[in-house]
Amino acid sequence: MKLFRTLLLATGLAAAALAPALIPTVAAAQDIKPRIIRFGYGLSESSNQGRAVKFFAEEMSKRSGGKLKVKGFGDASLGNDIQMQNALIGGAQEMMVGSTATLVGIVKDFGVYDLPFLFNDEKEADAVLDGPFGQKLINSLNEKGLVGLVYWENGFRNLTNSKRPITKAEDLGGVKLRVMQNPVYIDMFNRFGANAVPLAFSELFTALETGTVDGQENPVTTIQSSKFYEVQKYLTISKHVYSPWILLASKRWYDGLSADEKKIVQDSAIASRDFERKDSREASTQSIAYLKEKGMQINELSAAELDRMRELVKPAFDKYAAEGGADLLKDLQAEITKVRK
Ligand code: KDG
Repeated sequence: MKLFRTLLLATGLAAAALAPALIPTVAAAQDIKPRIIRFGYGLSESSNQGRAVKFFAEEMSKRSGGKLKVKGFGDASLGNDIQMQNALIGGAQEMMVGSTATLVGIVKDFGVYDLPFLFNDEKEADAVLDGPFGQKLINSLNEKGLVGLVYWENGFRNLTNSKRPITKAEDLGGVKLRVMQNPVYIDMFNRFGANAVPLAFSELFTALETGTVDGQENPVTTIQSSKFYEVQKYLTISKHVYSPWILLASKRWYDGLSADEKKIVQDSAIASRDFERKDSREASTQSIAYLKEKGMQINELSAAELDRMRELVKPAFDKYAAEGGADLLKDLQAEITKVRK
């Protein structure tokens, strides 16, 4: 029976590559059990994050002959990033996507991605994240009960606020700025003179609407999909940090999968990564025009001001290095230098 399944599998796989219609036959020959997979995420279903979760679900269904059913739960309906990470560790939820910045409470090293002005463009970020450096950090999650699969793109972060246009760092003076629950962000914006307020993403819109905070920073795609233009007047293009998302699975759940099922999860994750990055970058090119149309007053920080801000936050790198991140930071900067060559 085993030899027959292997032969069927081998011929089926070859055939399926030629004729995807044969995938159900291949799936039939594989060791796949019917499973419902609860996949939580923080942004809306219509966001770039929601579209990529839908794509991932379709890939999982297609590759498993419909047996692996992914149910997406958006708008933090299963909890905020940190709550979902703990649900995965406890085995109460199977999968999620969220920010690497909120993982620092579990693996401190992920904070290295949050240092400002690290990457010049998405190409550099892809090369480092998909390379040995990115994989090393992903592997460090296993002992914590999480399986890191791939990095999706949240994107370059920009500033919004309701008080004034930000044309220089000093304009952030006294601005109550919401940041992710992450020491690197708190340190960075306090250095710019803002009053950094760490808060979960799921509480952000209300905090902006009620004036609990004056501003926040996120990629333009999130400012659009989360309708921040309804509660924020000014948008400043600063691209101050490249923010990754990470696709996670519960190790308790993942370890219970067959080799065939694990391969389907891995292959679907890689396909979803390529889809998500392409989709996010296309969406990002349209967001600024959309936000202008919605009445936001938009300015871009000058190259001279960005250089000044880089100088202002240099001590943040020293602090990160002094707090145990020196080797990791050196490795990351070496990877970036390699990519730039
Ligand atoms: O749950 C939403 C988060 O994954 C992500 O978008 C986080 O960028 C983020 C923020 O500002 O909290």
